[in-house]
Amino acid sequence: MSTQNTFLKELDERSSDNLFTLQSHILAEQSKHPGSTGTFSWILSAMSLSAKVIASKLRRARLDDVLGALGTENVQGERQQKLDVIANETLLRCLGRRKGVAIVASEENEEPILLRDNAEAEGGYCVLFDPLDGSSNLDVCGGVGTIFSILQHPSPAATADEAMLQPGSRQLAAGYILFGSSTVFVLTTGNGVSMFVLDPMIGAFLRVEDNLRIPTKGKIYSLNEGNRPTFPEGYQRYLDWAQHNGYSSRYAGAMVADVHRTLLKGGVFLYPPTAKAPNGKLRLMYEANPMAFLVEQAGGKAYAGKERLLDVQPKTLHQRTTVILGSSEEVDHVLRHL
Ligand code: P6P
Repeated sequence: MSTQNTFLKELDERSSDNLFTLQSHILAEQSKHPGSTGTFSWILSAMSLSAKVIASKLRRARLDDVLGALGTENVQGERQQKLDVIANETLLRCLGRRKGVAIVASEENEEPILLRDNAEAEGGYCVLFDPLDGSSNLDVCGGVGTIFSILQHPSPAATADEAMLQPGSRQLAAGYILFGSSTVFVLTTGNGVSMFVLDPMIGAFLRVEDNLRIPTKGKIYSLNEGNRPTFPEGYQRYLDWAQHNGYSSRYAGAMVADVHRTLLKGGVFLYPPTAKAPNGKLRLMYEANPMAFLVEQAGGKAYAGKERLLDVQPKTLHQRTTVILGSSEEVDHVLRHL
């Protein structure tokens, strides 16, 4: 090893400060793609900036009196929280300034937002996101999160729908930011899963895991048991089996919090069909697909009923889906009962 490397290695060993930031990670990933223009990296850094801004607003929400509902509904017919709109606008403003972003789509907006015409979008990207998932948890200081998915804009000739409605297997990157007891950024660009924690003292996300792996099993199931009476029989049989085999139930009511726990502790997260949501409640494009990409990259499995989630061919931007995702052995236990 060269003298310089030995010198640096000794420095790193002596110091407890973690200096490997999300920005360093993004640039290190970019360097693996010779000839890349840095556009993709810019988009990821826009997500990082948005996350820091949203985190700062969430931490002061009650003090700044921005908690609570706006009195309006989003495209899903759900009551919008003030912070839903604030988070959405933060993401649109940060992403809008990145020239590589051709189209953005948000849970909060009926139609995709075309930021650049197709010619300018050449080699551009589509970014889809749920700006503040689980926002009904805000008033009670529960976990909430931002979920995002990045697709390649297929070609200048593509319509907005053709550009957006790609199966999850075509995602170039996906991630979430969990605003919980700390602010955690979890990301995959197709080479495994990395996890970063925001150090508010320096305003940087620091890498704490590179190549995060989900446990192959874990006796935890996570779903809203209040809907149990209307679950299809297979899910009922699975719950009977799990409860007779010593499983614990954990449910935060916010997908990002439940998926993050599942990634770290193992287990299975489910949103089965219900009478109220016969096709499931969660959105395919900007909730289920990014989470499925992350879970598979961490060694887990993700299904919509008996179909692999990343193979589902989307038909509409805001379509809903059922979800079974988590540890490979735990997903198999569910599928076995369907
Ligand atoms: P339920 C939050 O509203 C959300 O979209 C997801 O974050 C969460 O997993 C799910 O809905 C909770 O739905 O019907 O259990 O309240």
